[in-house]
Amino acid sequence: MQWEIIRAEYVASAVKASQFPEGEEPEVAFIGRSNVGKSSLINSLCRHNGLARTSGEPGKTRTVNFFRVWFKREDGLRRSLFLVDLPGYGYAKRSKTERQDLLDWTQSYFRSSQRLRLVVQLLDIRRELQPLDLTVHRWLQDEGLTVQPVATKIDKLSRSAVSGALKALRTGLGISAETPILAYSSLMPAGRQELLARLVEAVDFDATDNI
Ligand SMILES: Nc1nc2c(ncn2[C@@H]2O[C@H](COP(=O)(O)OP(=O)(O)OP(=O)(O)O)[C@@H](O)[C@H]2O)c(=O)[nH]1
Ligand SMILES: [Mg+2]
Repeated sequence: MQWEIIRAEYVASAVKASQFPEGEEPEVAFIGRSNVGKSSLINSLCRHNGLARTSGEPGKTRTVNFFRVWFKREDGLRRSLFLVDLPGYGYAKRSKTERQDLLDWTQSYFRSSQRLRLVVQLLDIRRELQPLDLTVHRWLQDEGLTVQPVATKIDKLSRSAVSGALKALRTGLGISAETPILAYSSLMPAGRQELLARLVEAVDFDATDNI
């Protein structure tokens, strides 16, 4: 049965674990290079412009931001989860210390979150896989987390270029055809239903009763 998002609200921004919001809801986090489109994707997924702050300048998101999102199934069943917008990695204009601090903090978020069910790793469809993307991908897997790669900004390329780029990203990440990389555009929009279905599958709403 189909699920749809019916409401989304900003809950909290955290710079330390004690500021994480309370709640039993499962959590889905979004990670990727600065400017890859994490905050825009959250807004388009929730159909709520301005929910997460976006910017043409990289390095906009500096805190771990929590959004509570309510889902409704065709038969009326409701469930909620947290979407978590993280600071981007790899922004060269930050000082080395600030980059390291953000990285340490992001790593400590991944290690301390008990509710995390899925990490969506965003990759820019126009760019070759960067060494840092691969490092982050492997680190998350080594931590035992489930990672779903999503290629963003597909509106910038032709259809055939998109499928070639998806193949190259899959090869670069070393993943099999059974784990498809989802293709997304916050502008078109495209890929929204597929990503929603992936989230619902990962959080397993049937096993929770949080409303
Ligand atoms: N063409 C196109 N542009 C996009 C898309 N998604 C985001 N953008 C643009 O990319 C820029 C960065 O978007 P953000 O959503 O702020 O990126 P972010 O990953 O949250 O960036 P940081 O918070 O700095 O890490 C903005 O100018 C967006 O308008 C997309 O699907 N297509
Ligand atoms: Mg952002």
